Amino acid sequence: MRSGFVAVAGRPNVGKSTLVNALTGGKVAIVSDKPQTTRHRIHGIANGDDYQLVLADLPGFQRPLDAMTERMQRTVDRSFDEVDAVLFVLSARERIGAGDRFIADRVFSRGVPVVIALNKVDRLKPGHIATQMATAAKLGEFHALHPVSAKTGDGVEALRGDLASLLPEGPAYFPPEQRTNLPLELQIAELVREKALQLTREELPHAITVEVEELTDKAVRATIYVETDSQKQIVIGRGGSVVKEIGTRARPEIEALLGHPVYLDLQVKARPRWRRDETLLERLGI
Ligand SMILES: Nc1nc2c(ncn2[C@@H]2O[C@H](COP(=O)(O)OP(=O)(O)OP(=O)(O)O)[C@@H](O)[C@H]2O)c(=O)[nH]1
Ligand SMILES: [Mg+2]
Repeated sequence: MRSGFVAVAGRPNVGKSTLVNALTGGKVAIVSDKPQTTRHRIHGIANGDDYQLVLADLPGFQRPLDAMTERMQRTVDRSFDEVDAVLFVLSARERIGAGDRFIADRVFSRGVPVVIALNKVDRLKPGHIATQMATAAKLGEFHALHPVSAKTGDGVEALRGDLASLLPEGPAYFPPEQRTNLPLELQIAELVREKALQLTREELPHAITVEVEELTDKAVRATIYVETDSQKQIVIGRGGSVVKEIGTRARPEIEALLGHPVYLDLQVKARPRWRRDETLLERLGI
């Protein structure tokens, strides 16, 4: 039996969470087309016949702007201690450049094997993929380089096998039915936030956080926090249409997670400067 931890590094929006979901075969992390979607370290657990691979999905590397992004970057920095390997994710759809090299400087100096996943190769021309692979290969002394599509699943099995082979011998750390380390309340809050991200644009997604206040057999009560009253009006929508749509999209996934029907009650509140409020950030687990 092999078991161990692999940290997932990369710029925001390159598809780290989508790839973690693909590798674990379930939805452990929410995904969106907005950068800075992931705010926590989320363990996604992939079990094989003779291995348990624990992936630590992380926020993208970023320059901190406020207390929240500072805490997120601290989570990233801390997460490279005591891992057995690093999975460095790049997007084949973007220029591999300074941002990736900045991360490369940090991941290749840890003394653990680095596996590069060149993600989003779906619908790209082979010549373009080859050029991007050649550029990626110059980032550092990698153990393996895998072109993959987290979206279609192309190359994901080979990548999983390669990561598993890097794990040391050891016992399973989690029971086989467990997919993630996030508490249930946080998983639910994240699902609500994912739907809110789908329905908002520009600066608003960054101003949203969700807290589950009550979770019983029958009901989930959660608050969507934004920073200003005008943001609150947008998230509520005309006649409550937007918040209603968030609920409509989130409820089936929450029910699937809990395994039974629930009543979902969503409130929207303005809480000025919550991203700088250390007490609230602590409570949100960020
Ligand atoms: N075409 C394509 N799109 C992808 C692929 N993987 C992810 N995406 C899209 O890329 C966007 C970002 O995906 P995420 O998984 O949220 O990216 P992330 O790196 O976790 O982003 P942060 O958490 O913000 O750092 C989403 O719109 C995904 O649907 C892929 O293999 N192909
Ligand atoms: Mg993410």
